[in-house]
Amino acid sequence: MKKKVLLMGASGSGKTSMRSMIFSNNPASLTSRLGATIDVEQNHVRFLGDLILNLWDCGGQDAFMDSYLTTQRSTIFSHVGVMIYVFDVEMREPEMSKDLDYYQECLGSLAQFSKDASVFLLVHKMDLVREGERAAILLKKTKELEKESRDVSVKVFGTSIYDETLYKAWSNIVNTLIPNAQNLSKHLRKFADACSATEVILFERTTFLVIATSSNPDSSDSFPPDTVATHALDPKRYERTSELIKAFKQSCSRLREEFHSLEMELSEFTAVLDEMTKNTYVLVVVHNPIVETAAIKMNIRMARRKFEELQGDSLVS
Ligand SMILES: Nc1nc2c(ncn2[C@@H]2O[C@H](COP(=O)(O)OP(=O)(O)OP(=O)(O)O)[C@@H](O)[C@H]2O)c(=O)[nH]1
Ligand SMILES: [Mg+2]
Repeated sequence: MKKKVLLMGASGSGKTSMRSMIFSNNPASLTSRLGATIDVEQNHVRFLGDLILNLWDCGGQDAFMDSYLTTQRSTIFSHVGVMIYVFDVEMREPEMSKDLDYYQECLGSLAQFSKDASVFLLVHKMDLVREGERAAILLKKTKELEKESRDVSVKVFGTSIYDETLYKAWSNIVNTLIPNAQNLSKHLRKFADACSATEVILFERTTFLVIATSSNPDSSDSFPPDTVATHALDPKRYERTSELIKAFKQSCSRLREEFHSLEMELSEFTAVLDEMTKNTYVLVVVHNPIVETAAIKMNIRMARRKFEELQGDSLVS
């Protein structure tokens, strides 16, 4: 099953940088060496085994944009599952107005050729905004962009390649492409109960993006009920884990070691990160001190077959 993902936005806004970090596991420090993308760089990324993300990284220089919107219009905008439009938070007038014109033309083209596509907007390079001002600037930009999008519903994220925000945005984006992700969450909740775990999280193997968690999405704060009082969970824990594990995997590969699994036994909690299926890793966090690490590992081993099946189901349906 193939899903087309359009990555668009002005030249220099950071499209190729984020693609190379998420899908090629390159560190942020190397992105400054990237040259401007010429025309469209297309690549296929295998995600969760059978799902293939067909990424179209569209170079953002004016001449290319003009051509996408005229001669290449039907090629670019047909069969799109998701369009991600990247805005540089530092962009000022008159470039900003021009960029918004291009953005609206892209929306028009999508309406014509892929009317069911979802649209995500990234207000990128947020690291360049002073920390105390980030929330306010993001809110202002979000309102502005929602207004520019008129009746198209969009989801806006503030992102930076230098922190976990990039993982949060991309986990949300790929989640819309995984059919039946809720079913995986339901079974993760059962698995968490079986392990007496505070929380269980499923990550995609190569990107380490979050596929599903055991937290109940209906409880708005997403904390498991009995953990709120005793162990306050960090709201950024998912994307922070993605970021940290990716950095750890990079360190392993620098030492020519392969990353397999991770166990941590701390005074407050035990965490086990291990392969769940061929394409996923699972992180089990247990605060209950009487639960042995070996028991968690055995549970993971015993759940493997079920999750292979579920994942297979969720991709064919
Ligand atoms: N400060 C900061 N710089 C970033 C961030 N993301 C990317 N950059 C830098 O922005 C520059 C341009 O990035 P690219 O990814 O090549 O931009 P692009 O959108 O692919 O540009 P085109 O291919 O010409 O359309 C690089 O020097 C990156 O290091 C970010 O989050 N923060
Ligand atoms: Mg590029």
